[in-house]
Amino acid sequence: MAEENNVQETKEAATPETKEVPETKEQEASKEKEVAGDQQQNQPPAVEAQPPKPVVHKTNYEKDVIYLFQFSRTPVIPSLSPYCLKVETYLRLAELKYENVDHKMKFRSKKGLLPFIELNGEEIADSTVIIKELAQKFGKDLDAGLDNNQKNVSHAMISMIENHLFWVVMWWRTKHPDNIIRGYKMNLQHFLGSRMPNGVLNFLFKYSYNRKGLKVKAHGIGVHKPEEINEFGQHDLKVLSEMLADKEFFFGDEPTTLDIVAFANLAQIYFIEKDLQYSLQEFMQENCANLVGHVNRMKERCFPDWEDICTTLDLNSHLPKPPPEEKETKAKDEEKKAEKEGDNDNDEKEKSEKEIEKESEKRTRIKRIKKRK
Ligand SMILES: N[C@@H](CCC(=O)N[C@@H](CS)C(=O)NCC(=O)O)C(=O)O
Repeated sequence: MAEENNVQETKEAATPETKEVPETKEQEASKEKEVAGDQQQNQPPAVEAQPPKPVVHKTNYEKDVIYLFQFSRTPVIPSLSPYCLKVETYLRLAELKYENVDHKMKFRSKKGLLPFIELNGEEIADSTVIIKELAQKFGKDLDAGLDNNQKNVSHAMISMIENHLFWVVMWWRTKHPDNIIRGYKMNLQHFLGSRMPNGVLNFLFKYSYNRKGLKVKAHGIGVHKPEEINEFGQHDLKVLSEMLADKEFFFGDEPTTLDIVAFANLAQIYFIEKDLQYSLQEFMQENCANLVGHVNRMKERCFPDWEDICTTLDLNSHLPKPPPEEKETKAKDEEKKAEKEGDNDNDEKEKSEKEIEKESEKRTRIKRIKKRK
């Protein structure tokens, strides 16, 4: 289409009405020189080219630090999104320097989703692309030790988890949005970064999950009966369980990308509040003990601060906190600022009191004059 347009433009530019045809090559060359000279004269003085402004949210970024944009924490699991948990797990396993940005759920990537990262002033979206690009840039390919066959198996398994099992879980979430709130003990004001009344947020949250139900149908899985969808999920778990067998991780003693993806998705099923009835969780607990072991191993290895995260809902519990003196100075500065603002308020108050006094004196004087008259 674009090519067609170009052809059209070229044709139009070449029509005899609009283009003067030079007679000889010499004439053509001197004409070109003339035109170039004219153009130079008419051009404004050359301005030094400025580097393009970064189009990122985090403008005061540090070189090579990864800024991760994801969902807010929950008291049960660091992220309700397996894709966000996948990226954060990778960052931790690869020991890369990263910071979560507390965007209060305001931002989405240019593709409209979370997670995304910003690195050296550039956005990278989609968990798979993020991990691939970071692995290349920082030389942290967790699958470097796999042979070709293992890489193919890993690809197939990841596709099963992300394009099938994920939707089984998503179907359950869209059918029971109340269970998400209860099952992950969510405080919606915190989760959505909003001060709106909880009743309103509750309605909005459920509404957004009802809408996601349409996506589940569009994917194809949502057209089946609940018991069929449940069975699909159980089959995926069984395949993963048999593949893992009695190994620590899917391909041996060290975790690879498949372990990350499996953990990020299985954790959503396994950690949900146990008193809530979720048949897939019950199935996992009863029939896939090795997957339970795997989830707990990955949790301990990658999230030693899991309890802390879930208690404080801190997005950056992995980062050192500012030393207490710094905190105190900051608190004192803020106190001083507040006092100053208070002083200013008092000054203003005094000013207006004086004005009122003056005004009333003026009025009494006018009254007296009027009386005398
Ligand atoms: N292919 C994407 C999928 C990411 C995705 O589906 N994210 C969902 C949450 S799990 C999202 O951001 N949905 C939009 C929203 O909830 O506002 C990836 O791997 O990062």
